[in-house]
Amino acid sequence: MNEDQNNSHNPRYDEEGETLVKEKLREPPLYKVILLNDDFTPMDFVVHILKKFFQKNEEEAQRIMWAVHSQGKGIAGLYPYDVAETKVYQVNQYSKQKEHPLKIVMEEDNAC
Ligand code: TYC
Repeated sequence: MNEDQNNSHNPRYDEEGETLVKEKLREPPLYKVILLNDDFTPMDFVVHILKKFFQKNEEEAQRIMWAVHSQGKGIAGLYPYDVAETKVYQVNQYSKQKEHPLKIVMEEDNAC
């Protein structure tokens, strides 16, 4: 039996050390989609973005926009990798098209 097979924290094999009996299933990691503050993007546009791309209602969108405005950054949403990547791409494209310098990035959520 090798090191991997003998790992009692992750018991992947039965007594014969051959058959896979238990694979620890993990949820896929989530990614924070983060809005960054700047001095030029209009507040109304940021609220619009939060409603259009992140399904926030007016009240929640206003709250997030003000948090980003006063603290420098804030979380627009938490998504699996592909969804987060698409949101970042779409918002950056849309902001460019509307000629606003709004920046949005993603980072892995290390909470769990
Ligand atoms: N700071 C901007 C202003 O005063 C508003 C703003 C809020 C811009 C949030 C970007 O992610 C942002 N017009």
